[in-house]
Amino acid sequence: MTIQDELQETIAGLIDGQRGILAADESTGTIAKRFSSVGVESNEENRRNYRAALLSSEGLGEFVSGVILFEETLGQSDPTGAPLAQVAASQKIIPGIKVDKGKGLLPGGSGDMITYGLDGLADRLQEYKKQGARFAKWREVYPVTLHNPTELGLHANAEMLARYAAICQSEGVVPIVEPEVLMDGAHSIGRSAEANEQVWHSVFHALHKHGVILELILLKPSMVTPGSESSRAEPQQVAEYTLRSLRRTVPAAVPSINFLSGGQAAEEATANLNALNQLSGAPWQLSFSYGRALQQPALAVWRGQSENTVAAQSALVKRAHLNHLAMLGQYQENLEPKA
Ligand code: 5MM
Repeated sequence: MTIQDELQETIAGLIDGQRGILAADESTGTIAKRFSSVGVESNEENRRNYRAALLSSEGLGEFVSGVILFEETLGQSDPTGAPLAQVAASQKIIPGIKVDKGKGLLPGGSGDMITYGLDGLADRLQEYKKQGARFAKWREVYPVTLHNPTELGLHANAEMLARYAAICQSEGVVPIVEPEVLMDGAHSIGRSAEANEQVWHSVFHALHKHGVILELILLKPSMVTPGSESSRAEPQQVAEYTLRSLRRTVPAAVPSINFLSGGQAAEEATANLNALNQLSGAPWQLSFSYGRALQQPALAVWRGQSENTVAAQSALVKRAHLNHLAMLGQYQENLEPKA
């Protein structure tokens, strides 16, 4: 099989018009915050038990085609000794891996950020493939202020995403390209649209320069929403702004756009995805790659107690099902579980 065939096979397994991606790739610091919100200590055993429970949720594979894992999880096994990547694969969920090494301030970037981790990436990808990973994910993070993102930040972050994507494709690993424009702040939805358009435009320019094959990537962007300190926008408005900005900047060759949830409530992320899919005519599949918006209800039920595992798994599958319906534009608020 050629590398191109290998990439195509992974893309075909991830994109079927019905399913999305579960982001379970929280780094050690982030999962500690998530656990502490429900009173659970973040140690290796708890992280393994939690993620093993997520991946073995009965029926999850009907609504989820891929899972993004953190490096630690890729090396872990469930209590029966089955590697967690295999647990996912046995439900027809393709294992993927977060390969960036976190972020910091971009020197000279006036508050812009930059992500680390390109050194040795090709070697790491070869190891991850041996452990079962078929796709990868890299996130660049863009704060929005009156001055950010700057020209320097746009350029530097786009170069990182493009170099990462080119390395992944040369190793036969499908890259998810994740430029996250943060919701933090009091900016308007119009300002969010402007920032996202600048980001997407610069990212696709860099992907083109680096020879990345657009048919063999997935884009994981933010939705265009007002800042979290502004008043909320209705799903219809989010969908209109998001689609308009995507159409202006994202080539139709990209097969799927899998949104991040970025701090939206679970119901909100589902309603917004539904509105996006109800506005017909997009050239890309519009799907999800949610972390918090899929996991939060399950985590709140689990609370580190093994007797809550089955209920937590049901909460996860319920959210995944509702987001599957949102992909079809068939979600309705009255399908939400009663409080
Ligand atoms: C933006 O975060 C990604 C999507 O999750 P949400 O739907 O919750 O926004 C997520 O995949 C993120 O990249 C990982 O959790 C890793 O984050 P950290 O901050 O730990 O690198």
